[in-house]
Amino acid sequence: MADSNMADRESTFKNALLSSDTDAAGKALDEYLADKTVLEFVEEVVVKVLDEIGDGWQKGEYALSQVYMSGRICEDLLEKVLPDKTVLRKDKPKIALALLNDYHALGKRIVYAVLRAGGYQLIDYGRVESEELVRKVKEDKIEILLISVLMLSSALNIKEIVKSLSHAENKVNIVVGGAPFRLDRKLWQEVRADAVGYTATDALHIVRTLEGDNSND
Ligand code: B12
Repeated sequence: MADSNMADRESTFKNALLSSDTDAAGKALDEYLADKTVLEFVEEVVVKVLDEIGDGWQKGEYALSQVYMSGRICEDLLEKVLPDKTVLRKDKPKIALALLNDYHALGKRIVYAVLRAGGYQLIDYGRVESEELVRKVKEDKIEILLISVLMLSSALNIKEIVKSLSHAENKVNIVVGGAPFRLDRKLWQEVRADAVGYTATDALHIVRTLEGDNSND
């Protein structure tokens, strides 16, 4: 796709979100899917456009209601097209995914769909607070824990979770992702996570690598 054409499609999609025009946003998605995949749409358009809308809100250019509606429209559109192939799923290693503290659910949903499409059975803890998360991970003897956050304050809580889980019976590999980690590339080390991913595809690659490591135990 030519660069100018791509930029046109992006701005059509962004304008549709900002004016809460679900039909126009759906049409832009359909046009995009004529020559690209759903994941390409997520990484090249959704994440970028929502980042811009978030920045615009911070600068006072857009209302919070526009941020809210943009997120909702993207969630609804992606719900219909995200992959969820019915395949025989592996339930080893034991994997769980959680959204920590905040209410930004879209990134977690995408990671969930991509891992399932990649053949993994995983537990979705939904939105949880730190204490509840630590308790569940210990009870379920989780080996790979994926944590999604969008607020910096939530990201900083991960350090305590890592500390608490270092006393678990089995080694828990903690993989983190979400906007604060995309913005500060050293933050994952500060919170002492084992790995960081910047896209949902990264999540799949990291789980595959960790699975290889675990099977050598
Ligand atoms: C939409 C949105 C909302 C919607 C959320 C709707 C919903 N159901 O999700 C609503 C309106 C509710 C909202 C509310 C708020 N928001 Co808001 N929001 C956003 C926005 C614009 C987009 C988020 C999004 O969906 N992006 C698209 C998804 C697909 O991207 P993603 O989550 O990053 O996920 C991708 C990758 O990161 C990765 N990934 C995600 N998780 C994981 C996990 C693992 C393990 C891996 C490997 C990968 C991975 O895969 C995904 C696909 O590629 C962001 C802007 C931004 N820069 O992110 C602000 C933003 C996150 N919000 C912000 C703020 C401040 C708020 C509010 C406090 C505003 C207020 N005053 O009320 C509230 C807080 C609510 C709360 N307590 O959670 C700030 C956070 C700033 C900070 N330093 O913490 C941001 C950054 C905006 C800004 N520029 O200031 N928000």
